[in-house]
Amino acid sequence: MTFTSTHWGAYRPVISDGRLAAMEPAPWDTDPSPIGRSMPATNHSATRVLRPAVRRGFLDPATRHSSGHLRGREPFVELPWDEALDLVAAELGRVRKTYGNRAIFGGSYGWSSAGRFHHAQSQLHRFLNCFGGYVYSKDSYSLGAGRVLLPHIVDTMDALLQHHTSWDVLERHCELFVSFGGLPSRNAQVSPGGASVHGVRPALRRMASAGRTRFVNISPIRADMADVPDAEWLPVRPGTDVALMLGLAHVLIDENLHDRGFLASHTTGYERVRDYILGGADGVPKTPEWAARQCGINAGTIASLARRMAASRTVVNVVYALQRAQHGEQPFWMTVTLAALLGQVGLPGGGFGLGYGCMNYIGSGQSSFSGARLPQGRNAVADFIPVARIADMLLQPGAEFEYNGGRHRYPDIRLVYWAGGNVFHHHQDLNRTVAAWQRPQTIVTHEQYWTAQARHSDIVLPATTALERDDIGSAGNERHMVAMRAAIAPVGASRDDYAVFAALSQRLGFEQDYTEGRDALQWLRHLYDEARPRAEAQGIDLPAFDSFWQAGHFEVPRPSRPVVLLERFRADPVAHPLPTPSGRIELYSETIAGFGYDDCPGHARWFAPEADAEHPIHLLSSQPATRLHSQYDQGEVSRASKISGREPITLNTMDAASRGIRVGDVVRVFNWRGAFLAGVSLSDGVRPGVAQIATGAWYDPLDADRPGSLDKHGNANMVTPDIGSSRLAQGCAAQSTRVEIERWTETLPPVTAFEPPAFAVAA
Ligand SMILES: Nc1nc2c(c(=O)[nH]1)N[C@H]1C(S)=C(S)[C@@H](COP(=O)(O)OP(=O)(O)OC[C@H]3O[C@@H](n4cnc5c(=O)[nH]c(N)nc54)[C@H](O)[C@@H]3O)O[C@H]1N2
Ligand SMILES: Nc1nc2c(c(=O)[nH]1)N[C@H]1C(S)=C(S)[C@@H](COP(=O)(O)OP(=O)(O)OC[C@H]3O[C@@H](n4cnc5c(=O)[nH]c(N)nc54)[C@H](O)[C@@H]3O)O[C@H]1N2
Ligand SMILES: [Mo]
Repeated sequence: MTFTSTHWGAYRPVISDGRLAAMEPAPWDTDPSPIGRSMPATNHSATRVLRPAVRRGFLDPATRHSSGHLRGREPFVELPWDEALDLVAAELGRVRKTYGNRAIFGGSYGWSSAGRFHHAQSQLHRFLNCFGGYVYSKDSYSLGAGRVLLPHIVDTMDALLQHHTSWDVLERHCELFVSFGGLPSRNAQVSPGGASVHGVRPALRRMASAGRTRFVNISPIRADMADVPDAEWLPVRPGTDVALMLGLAHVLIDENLHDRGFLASHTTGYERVRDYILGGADGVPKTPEWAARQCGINAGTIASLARRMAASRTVVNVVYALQRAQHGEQPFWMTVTLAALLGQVGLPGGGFGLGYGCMNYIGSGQSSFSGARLPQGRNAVADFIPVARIADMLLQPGAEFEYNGGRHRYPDIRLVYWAGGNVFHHHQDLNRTVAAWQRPQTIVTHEQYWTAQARHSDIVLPATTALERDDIGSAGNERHMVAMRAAIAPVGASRDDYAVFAALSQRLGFEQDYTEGRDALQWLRHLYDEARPRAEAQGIDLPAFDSFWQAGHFEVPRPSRPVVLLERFRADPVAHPLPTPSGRIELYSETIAGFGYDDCPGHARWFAPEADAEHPIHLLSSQPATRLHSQYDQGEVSRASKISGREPITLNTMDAASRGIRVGDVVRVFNWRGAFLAGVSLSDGVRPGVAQIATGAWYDPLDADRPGSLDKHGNANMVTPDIGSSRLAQGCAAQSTRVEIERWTETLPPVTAFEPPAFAVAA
């Protein structure tokens, strides 16, 4: 049987007349995602990139490298593949010869598709490594602050996420689940590489009906725990969770409810943190009353929650969103600190969670074994950026930046190569991004669809979708590996990213290095065979490739032991130390303190969010329920959610009333960075002074010729700040956004984001 895997689940494609007619959820998935419904019509729609296309001004050698300011504004000229490939190869060769490999940016952040061989970013990295290297990017938009901080204080984020205590253990042992940011199960639709059995919502529903576990949703948004109907809701002010956690910690210490034994044997730096919490260090005791003034939650509620946490088997969970903010390191560090005070780390149903609810795989209880992966080779270029500093890099070549204890300089980029991501989705402050994007001489993008990323490129090469090529779907901590057999022929003249890079490597003289003489199917067999010993090391017996391919999927057996995070470390911290300098949980880190950062000192600390009286609404730009980021925004599931064609924004009823805004209105959301239109939804389940919109509405400027123009469709990154979380991690800080909102009274401009760009014939 033929299956395919997407990040949001496994499906059986139904084909009719050579076209994708439907996506039937895989039979093993008891809670499938609706996002698959968007795929059939979209796969064959007018938003597909059908043929190689070059921006008109770029085609003309006279204006080729002097017309970057026209990106996104000029028509494209379609070219035969050979001519387009010749042009890309020539540009790569020219830039390497003139400026060296350090002038090529190949970071190419993005989620791409689920298949592991045709993973566009991995293919690009392998290709550029064979070409002599490229400037790369570190960390992720998802977890910028977390990925840099956690290795200093506990372990790498990957190691921790792969071993989160499983939901079935929580079901049996957890009495109190306190979650900062809730458990929005819409986000657990996905896993990078392909969710298979969607387990989070069923687990939450079982726990809710069993009644053993109490849930506390600490979030500005009540619906963040919609699957637990009687969850307690503490509508915290956004960006102030650390104050609330400090208030809880103060009660634990003050009332002697903290676990001194655990703190002494398993942590380091407790005395300094205690001093800070009690006020010895700065004269400000972090009492519940103090916390209440910052976070908007009543002091009595904070004190009683602390006592309940100490008296119960308690998990303290935090979602990723809290660290995608200015000082985003602090909520993660303080979560670990709070869990250490409670002393339940390593116990079944206790300790901390750093992302329950964010992805399906977290807490799945499956082994972290990941199947096929494409070797990317060695990068000869050492220059890098923290991933979310891309606009800084393009705008300020040569400028110095700090990162994780080091000082570095931004390289001078002449050529940008992207495959499998969308900068105009993921990056903050799009008006600034548009300006930065004009700087390079050449921008090449492989895309399936005419996204803003494609529209703002010089050369666009059409990529196949996963349904049009053979691949292997496999994600760590997921139950199924999927044999993704091609279901339909490539749409238009699209080609696999692999085929494109193979053709380029042939032109550039390193075809053998890149392809190793294999075609795609030979690669699949090779990567699968390479994965078999890795699987065996974890007690997983992978069948021979042919039987896997024939069967269509392989069910990864569940480990026999239940998974409990940091169980061995708890049992014996001397025999099983953590990979931190002290081998323990570092409540105070000498290393970080030694960096001397005032915005990220040696222990978890409170930083008040910046005030902005003119823009009193805190805007949360969260993950969409109806799509993956910007992927399939043009599909029916996403479109059905729009209001007058715009992305819905949810406001508190009173905030709307005081502004004369009614449900269904279109509003202008703005600050000094930019503005966008959105369709209004109202709720009492949103804290006053807060608004929430999903990310991923395709960027759709009202007038591309006017800098600072309005986005007509609802792209939140028009207004988000392009700043690093701190000098430590430089992570994405999108959640630190303040706006004002007013009714849109002018004529509604049509949404044009899903129409293909203008095409011209070559002069
Ligand atoms: N304001 C705000 N901004 C945010 C966030 C936020 O919370 N708030 N969240 C951030 C986070 S956590 C993330 S992870 C990022 C996500 O940002 P991205 O990962 O860049 O977003 P996607 O929309 O998934 O972009 C993937 C692109 O790859 C294309 N693609 C898919 N498969 C293939 C393929 O096989 N080949 C090629 N060539 N292309 C392919 C798709 O068509 C799509 O355009 O956004 C970040 N941005
Ligand atoms: N359907 C779907 N699922 C996805 C994705 C998708 O695009 N679509 N993207 C995936 C990716 S790449 C990632 S990284 C994860 C991200 O997972 P998260 O980062 O956890 O996702 P968000 O939706 O941004 O945030 C979750 C909730 O945090 C709350 N929140 C925001 N700021 C604060 C705050 O200051 N305090 C408190 N207490 N709560 C706050 C918001 O109300 C929001 O609903 O999601 C993944 N899951
Ligand atoms: Mo992410």
